[in-house]
Amino acid sequence: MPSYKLYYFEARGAAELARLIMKQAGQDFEDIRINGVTEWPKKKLEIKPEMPLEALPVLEIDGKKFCQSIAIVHYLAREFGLMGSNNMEALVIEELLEIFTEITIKHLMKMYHEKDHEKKVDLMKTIKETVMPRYIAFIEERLKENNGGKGFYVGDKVSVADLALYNTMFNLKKSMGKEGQDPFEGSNLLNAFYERVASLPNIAAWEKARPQTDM
Ligand SMILES: N[C@@H](CCC(=O)N[C@@H](CS)C(=O)NCC(=O)O)C(=O)O
Repeated sequence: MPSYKLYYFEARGAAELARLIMKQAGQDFEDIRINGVTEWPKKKLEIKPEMPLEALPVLEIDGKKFCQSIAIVHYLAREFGLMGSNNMEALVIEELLEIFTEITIKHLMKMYHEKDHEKKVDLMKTIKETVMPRYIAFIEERLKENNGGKGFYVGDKVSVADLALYNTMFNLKKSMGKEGQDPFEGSNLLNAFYERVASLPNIAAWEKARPQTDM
């Protein structure tokens, strides 16, 4: 079994899906969290220049470092059997992974980084009323195509698509919940799905144990 070290900042951010995959798989890894203000820019600590492309997340496998969050997620998902059992299941999973990345980069991060409170609340309103309904309709449909939406996205067991939706829902619910907003409030199907993933024993244990961070 290889040894894994995951380097990221003190956040869920672009590393949390990799952490969720390894937690769900029961794979030990070193969860190295670097303070972005006091540690990262200090070249004398030799953290930043040691990382490929001087950015995080980085996954170190048996001493070799790899970058790019999406490549890391796909590698780990294949490694731990979370990428479906055939090419069509992998297509459904990868389609969903891209959707969750799109929601995160184009909308969640934009809203999260907005400093002006009024503008931030306006962006939340747009996410809830304009952006998410279109995505929710699609991701509900895909969920219903397998076991009538009562299980997971493909087959009979959890895949990386399920972990990614859980992660995206967690992030949106947490950051918008501060203003009393929940873009998923009208979707019983997705809220039941969220509880199903959150109560998987390894995921529930991680949600309890992981450091509480803003993002
Ligand atoms: N495409 C890369 C982006 C990596 C990236 O820009 N990471 C940010 C944090 S999410 C970073 O390391 N910022 C600090 C810096 O660039 O010095 C990925 O998905 O891994």
